[in-house]
Amino acid sequence: MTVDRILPTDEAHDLLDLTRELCARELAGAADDFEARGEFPRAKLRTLGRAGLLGLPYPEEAGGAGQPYEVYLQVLELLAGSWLAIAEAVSVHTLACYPVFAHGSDRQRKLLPDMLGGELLGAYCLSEPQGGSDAASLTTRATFDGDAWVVDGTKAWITHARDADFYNIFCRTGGPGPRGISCLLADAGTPGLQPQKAERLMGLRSSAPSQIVFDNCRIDADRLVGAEGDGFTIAMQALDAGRLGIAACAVGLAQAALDYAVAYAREREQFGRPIADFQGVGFMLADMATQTSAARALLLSAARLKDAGRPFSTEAAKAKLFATDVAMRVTTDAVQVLGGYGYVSDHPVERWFREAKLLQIVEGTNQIQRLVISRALVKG
Ligand code: COS
Repeated sequence: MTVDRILPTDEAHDLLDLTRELCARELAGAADDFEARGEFPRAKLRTLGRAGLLGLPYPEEAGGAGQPYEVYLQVLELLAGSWLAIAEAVSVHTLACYPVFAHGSDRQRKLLPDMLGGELLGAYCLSEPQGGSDAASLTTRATFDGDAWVVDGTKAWITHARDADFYNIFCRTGGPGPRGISCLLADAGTPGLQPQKAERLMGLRSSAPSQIVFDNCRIDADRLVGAEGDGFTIAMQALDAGRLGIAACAVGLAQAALDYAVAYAREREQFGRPIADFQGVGFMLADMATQTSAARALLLSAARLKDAGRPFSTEAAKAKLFATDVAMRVTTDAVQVLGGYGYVSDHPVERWFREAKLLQIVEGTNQIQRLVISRALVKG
C-alpha cells in the first residue's frame, strides 16, 4: 500500500524514491541470506554512504546531507521495511556521529566528512553488563596519567562493536553519578579495545551486538569529547534523537507487516472467499492500519519539534514507546493473519515479529520511556 506522505521539498521526494530504489536493488533480496549467516552487511552500508544516506540529518557544511529529521526518519522507515539491520545501523551510526558533531573540538570535527559520508562507521558505548537503564551508574573508568586517558572496564550490547571504525566511550572520569562521566573518542584497533564474540540474538542476527572489554586502553588526551564531566548530558542528548530513529524503524516494520498481511488476506481463500472478506480478519487489518498511521503521526510530530529547534525529548520518548509497541502488535497480528504460514520463514512476517521485540528494548526500554514521560509530567 502506498503511504500518502507530505514532504517539505521536491528533494525529499527524490530522496525517498532513491531509497525505494536502493531497497529494491540492494537490500530486499539480500536480507534473508545475511540474517541466516549472521554476517554484518558492511559493503551495503558503504553503498548507502556513497548514496548520501549515512549523514542525512547533519548540515552540508559538516559533510551531511542537510535534511530535516522528518525526512531522514521517513528514509529510515523505508529501509526498516526492507531490512531492519540496515535501518538500525544507519540510526546507530547517526547517533554515534552526534557527540563529535555537537561537542567535538575543531580537530575532532575534521573527522566529520568521513563519518557523515559513511567511510567511517560509528559505535556508541554506553551500556554495561550490570546496567543499561541506570546509565548514570556506569563503572568503566578512565584515568588520566598525565599523557593519555587509560580506560578499563566492559561495555555491553554494543552495535557495530566488531565492525566500527570509531567508538564513543562513556566512562567515569570523576566521582559517582551523572556528573562524573565523560565521553572519549577511540579508533578501531586501539590497543586494549577488545570487541568480544557476537551475541546470539532472537532477531537482527546480521547486526548482532557484542561486549567490548577495555584493558589498559590508552586514548590520547585530545580525544576527550566536550569537557570532562559532560559525558552523561552528551549521551542523553544523542539518545533523544536516537530514539526517534528507533521509532522510525518500528513504523517501517509495522507498515511492511501490514502491507504483507493485506496482500495475503486478499489472495488467500477459505470457505470460498478471500479471508479479507471475513470481518474477523478485516477488522484486524483495520486496527493494524490505524495503529501504524498513528505511530507515524506521533513520530513525525516529534520530528517536526526537533526540526523547529524546540525541546523534543519527551515527545521522542512517547514516539519510541508507542511506535515500538505498535510494531510488536502489528507484526504479531500479521503472523496471525497468515496462520501457520506466518510462523515459517518462507514468509518475512516471522522475522519482522522477532525484530519488533528488540525495538521495545533498545535505546531505553519502553519502561524507561514511560519514566522519562512521567517525570516530565510531574515536573510540569
Ligand atoms: N538531555 C540533556 N540532559 C539530560 C537529559 C536529556 N535528555 N536527561 C537527563 N539529563 C541531565 C539532567 O538534566 C541532569 O543534569 P543535572 O545533573 O545538571 O541536573 C542529569 O542529566 C541527570 O539526569 P537524571 O537525574 O534524570 O538522571 P537519572 O540517573 O535519573 O537517569 C534516565 C535518567 C533513566 C532517563 C537515563 O539514565 C536513561 O535514559 N536511561 C536509559 C539509558 C538507555 O537508553 N540505554 C540504552 C543504551 S543505548 S542502546
